Amino acid sequence: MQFRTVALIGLLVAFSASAGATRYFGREAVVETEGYKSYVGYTVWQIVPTTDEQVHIVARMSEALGIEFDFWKAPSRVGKAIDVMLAPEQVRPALQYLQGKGLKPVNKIKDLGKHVARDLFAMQSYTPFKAGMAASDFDFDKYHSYDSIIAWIESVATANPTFVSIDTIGQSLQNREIKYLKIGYPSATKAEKNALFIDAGIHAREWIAPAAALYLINQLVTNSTYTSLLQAIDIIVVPELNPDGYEYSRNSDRMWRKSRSGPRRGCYGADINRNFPFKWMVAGSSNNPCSETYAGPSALSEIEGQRLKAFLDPRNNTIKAYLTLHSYGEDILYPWGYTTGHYPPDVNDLKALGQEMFKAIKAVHGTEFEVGNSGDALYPASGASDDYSKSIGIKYVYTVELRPGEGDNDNDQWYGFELPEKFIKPTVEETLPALIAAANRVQNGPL
Ligand code: 0X9
Ligand code: ZN
Repeated sequence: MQFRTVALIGLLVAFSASAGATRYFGREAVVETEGYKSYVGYTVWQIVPTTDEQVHIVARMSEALGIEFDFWKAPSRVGKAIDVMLAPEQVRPALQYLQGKGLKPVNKIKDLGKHVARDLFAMQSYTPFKAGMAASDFDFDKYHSYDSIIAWIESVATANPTFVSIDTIGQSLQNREIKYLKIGYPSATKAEKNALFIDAGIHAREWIAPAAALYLINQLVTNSTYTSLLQAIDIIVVPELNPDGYEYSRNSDRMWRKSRSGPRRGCYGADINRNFPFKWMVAGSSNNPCSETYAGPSALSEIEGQRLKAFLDPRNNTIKAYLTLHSYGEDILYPWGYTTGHYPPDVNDLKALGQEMFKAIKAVHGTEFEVGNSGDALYPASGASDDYSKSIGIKYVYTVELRPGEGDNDNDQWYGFELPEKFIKPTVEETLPALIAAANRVQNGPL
């Protein structure tokens, strides 16, 4: 459903989010624009299943009702919260189905439109980073546009030529460069160094993930405590792997998750994290182009995934760790994720580094992530970049699901993907030492 909604021009006026209000901006400062989905009247509901049967009831909901629901958190296991977003017209059938089966969904977001309007306001009231500005002028407390992110990483590379280089893994479907920074001093022998590879943004709406990647980059280039680390290894960061989806989530549909390919059967995009050519379409994937977990018409149909594969494959001997940043849930997940109860032979090494990352995160603000196997701890989902990376021989592989978790939102406010900007700082601060723990492991082994 597309709404006509508001975009700001000129001087900004106060944002009004009082209960029940539908007027988000002062009239004198707004114009109406087409094509921005307002999400007014959308709600998000949470179910914490207490039995396996309840997990299955929710998992069958889309099929039972013939509606493609957007699960913000898909059904997982007993005790793990399931979050589902409902369009206004979906509320009645969904609640009838769930309540009819004895479940008690809790309404966590009463009007998603207010959060989306807050994002729109924040986006239009910040100063984007532009070429020519000093790298130190970047505001880490904001969610930045693709252009702003690229301009900043370019300025970081220009300002630090001795140990930072910028390049591209290729273009997205809509011809945006998927750029990366390689941070590390050249080795005396000029041989390829061992590396930690990090990407963010595979899922467009998970805005906190690129923010964490940018914070890491800044720490690495401004904090001299990392010099010896960067002499030993390279850290390669792709801060925005799905730029088309990201820009679409900023400018048209805040809850966009997928790529922007298509249309296929009238719907756009495929889930890049279901599209990799390892156990493609085995689990947790949809063959419906209108589903949020659509795995694509064939393995590796999505250009962004092709680019990532083409970068990783020839470097699988030197890239010793692959971290992919997502949100939300506060999890550190290791392979295999395509099924339950299947682990790589070196799973104890994966658990050990996972525990180190857990401790590193907890030490900062007390946040306790869950360390576990993706299939067991979250849900089986195949064709994801983590399993693919492990399948080509990269040793330490993790999907890191950043904030929020189930318990640490403030004042009973619950946000999901709508993590307000004031949470960027604590989130990226606590993520940093986990990423550094992985880098230290690449430096010191066991490999
Ligand atoms: O479902 C996903 O792709 C990831 N969660 S998210 O909420 N960010 O969408 C988890 C992927 C975990 N890895 C595998 N299952 N292989
Ligand atoms: Zn994700």
